[in-house]
Amino acid sequence: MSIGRFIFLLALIFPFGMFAQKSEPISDESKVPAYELPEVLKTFSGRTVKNVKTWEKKRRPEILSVFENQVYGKVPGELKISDVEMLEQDSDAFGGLAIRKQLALVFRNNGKTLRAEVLMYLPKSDSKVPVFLSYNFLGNHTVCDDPHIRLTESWVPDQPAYGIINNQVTEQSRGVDSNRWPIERILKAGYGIVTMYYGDIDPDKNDFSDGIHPFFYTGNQQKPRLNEWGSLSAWGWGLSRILDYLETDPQVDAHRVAVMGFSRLGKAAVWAGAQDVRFAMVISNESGCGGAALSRRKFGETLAVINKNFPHWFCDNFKFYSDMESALPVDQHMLLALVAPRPLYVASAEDDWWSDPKGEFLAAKFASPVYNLMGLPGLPATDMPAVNEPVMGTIAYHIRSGKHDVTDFDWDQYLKFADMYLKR
Ligand code: GTR
Repeated sequence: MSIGRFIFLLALIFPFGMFAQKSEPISDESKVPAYELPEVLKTFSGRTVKNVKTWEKKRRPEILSVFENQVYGKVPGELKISDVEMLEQDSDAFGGLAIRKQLALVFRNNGKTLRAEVLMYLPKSDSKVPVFLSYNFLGNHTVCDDPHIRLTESWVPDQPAYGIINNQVTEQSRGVDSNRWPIERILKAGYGIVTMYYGDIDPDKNDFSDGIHPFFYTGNQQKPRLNEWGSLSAWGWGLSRILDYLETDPQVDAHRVAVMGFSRLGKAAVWAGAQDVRFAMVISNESGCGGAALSRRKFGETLAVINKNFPHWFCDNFKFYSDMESALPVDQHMLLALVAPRPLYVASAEDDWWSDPKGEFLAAKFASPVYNLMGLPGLPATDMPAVNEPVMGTIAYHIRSGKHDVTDFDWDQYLKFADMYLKR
């Protein structure tokens, strides 16, 4: 019997959380429970992985399968982009520095149509450019105050302070997130930036009648099955579809795409990067629980808390593990290991205890044996580095001062890391 099936049967026999020990979120390191991490280089049947071939053929697929069936949920089928609609182009954006493109990826199935809008700025160049691909939280028009960016017509969570009311954006929200998007610097460093509002793929609410999920329903299915995709998996799927488009864009080098994400969008970016090996680099900016942080530490946000507050993010099977972390055959270091041999950056912030910086560091550290097996340095640190002192091997890590955010310091490191691996 497969592990997934065994756990599923267990969940049927014992109701969710029967053994659960309910507790307050831990913010004190001395209260972290004793735990044992599954070894990344030992198969579920107990065999030690001694070479890259066994990793590729056996261990990687079995780990990926647990994340698919027990954590994020499987994408139930294939759906290609039906059409690309070029909405707007300007070869003189950013005072002549860049090309701006806005286009819609159109998906059709089950009598439905979904349009997801991409905004890109590319530095002017005679050759194809490397890019950072990252979702935004509130609409493409919030990443920069460029008045030519189309206002999203999608459902957006209300933010009265930004004039986002009744789930519709207004001019008032233009550029409100620009601090997290130093576009001019990125362009000047020779990289393009590609973004989409994540809600274009699936609005972030516990509702499976909207977004991309219904495009895959069969018969009178109303929601994904127990092991089928939640919203994070849908967002991850969307990142891969943007990459499908980038492969056709004559100005982008699709072999040099860094997928990056902050917070919940960091979880989606890591999941996308773990599955889709076409992404050349993966950057987790404070992705926390269900992203780069180890679940078994139960520090900050826990599985019980995330499943309760965001029941739509993961697959339904994942709810079984609320306060049952040790029953999970994987932990998040194994998700990070799926990125190997590609460069991976894990970033934390000192005041962001909710995302468990130490748990993020340890996950990066315990993903390293897979890189080492491949003859690569992995994370060149055994202890957590000091605040604002990044370490960079094939895995990089930093904890910077400050709160949960994306700052210039973070981008300084990502650009440096990209220069190490994505520059020609
Ligand atoms: C929090 C959530 C985190 C993180 C964050 C965000 O409320 O607990 O897991 O995803 O939201 O995305 O901003």
